[in-house]
Amino acid sequence: MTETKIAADVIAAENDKRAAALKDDYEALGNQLARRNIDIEAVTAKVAEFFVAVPSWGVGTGGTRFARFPGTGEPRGIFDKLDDCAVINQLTRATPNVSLHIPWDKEDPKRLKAHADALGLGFDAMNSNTFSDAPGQSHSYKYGSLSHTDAATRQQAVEHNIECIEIGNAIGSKALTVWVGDGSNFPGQSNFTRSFERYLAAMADIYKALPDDWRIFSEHKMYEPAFYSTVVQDWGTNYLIANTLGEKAFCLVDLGHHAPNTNIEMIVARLIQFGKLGGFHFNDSKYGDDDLDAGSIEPYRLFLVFNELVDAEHRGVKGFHPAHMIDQSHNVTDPIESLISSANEIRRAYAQALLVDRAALDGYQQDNDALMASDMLKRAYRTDVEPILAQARQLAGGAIDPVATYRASGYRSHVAAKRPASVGGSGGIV
Ligand SMILES: [Mn+2]
Repeated sequence: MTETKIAADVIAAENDKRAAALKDDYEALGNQLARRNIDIEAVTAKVAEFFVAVPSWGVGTGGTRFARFPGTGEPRGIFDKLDDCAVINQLTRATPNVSLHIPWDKEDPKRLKAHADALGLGFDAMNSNTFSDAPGQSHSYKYGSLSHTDAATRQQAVEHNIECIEIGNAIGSKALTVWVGDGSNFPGQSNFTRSFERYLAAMADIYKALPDDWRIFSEHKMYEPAFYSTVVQDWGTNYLIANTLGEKAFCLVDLGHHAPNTNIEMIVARLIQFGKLGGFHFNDSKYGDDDLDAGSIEPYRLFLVFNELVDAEHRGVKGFHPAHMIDQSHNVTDPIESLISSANEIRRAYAQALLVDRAALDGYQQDNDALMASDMLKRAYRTDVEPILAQARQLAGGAIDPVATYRASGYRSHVAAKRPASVGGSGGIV
């Protein structure tokens, strides 16, 4: 029996208030889609099976390099974090898995697994951390980790990643995400070639420790914390890594880790074409790696990314199963509300992409009818799919309006009474 964090009668009472309107809206949308030869039930069923993992670090309040302003009732550790993740899943029914970060979430794997099992949660990719120093570690990562000039520092970073695999293996994870902050702040500070050679050799050592049914995701990022050069700076370098390491190695695309105006959906298409798309860190950005809520700044771009994913699904691309994860920093909102909203925005982009008439689009592309091809995408994007999202949540036992239901439940003030206010702490942005 799954332990629930929000009382079932609260969800039922909130859903009762909205059920009649949802029925009307769902019927109206169903009629509209039927005229376009789309079966709304088939779309709803697909949406209900689309899941995105929540990052453990996302349920704490984030921060910037200037300051962090803690929220009330913040999780005190990984067990509180899992409780908060369970709330998000209970209301959205879209986030059954949590992505852990080691060492921040380091605990006895048996206790982690038991706590998650009780809440009906599983674990997505593990995340290692060699971009900051853990208390008591022998060698500092100030000048890099997997690409460090010092062999002992590299070895320490390799061993940390292997430990992440071991913890992940004990709790049912099947992937490791590696993001390093390695890079340089001054031209000449590091040798581009030598540092990438050292990185590749260290990653090969980690790769050797991967169980057969695991995948390793390398995550690129253009800049920050290094401000002149980054060892794994773009998707080209990322592709070289995945290709060099082997068939269990894939590229992870964090939507905020590109130069402004980069055509991310095209990168996604290329990685799919060459079998190296591992997964996503969903978020949104305006200027850099802002880690804003998914769909909050450029929802059309999110849709265009999903258009590529649905296209691949539609074509039946072999071995296509990207990991969907959220990676955000919530500085001014209740993190639970942001993650609920983001999971919905990600599902919204997926639902809209499912509405694209792919045969018609193909025809317009073939005929070089640019205007109508573009209109095929816009027609799908303009469709208000909220009734589909709400119906999928309701049928799975979630909330028709998850944020309103969360607020009605009083969960935050309830946990605030048990969780003392925290001070300071890192933003946990990766
Ligand atoms: Mn990320």
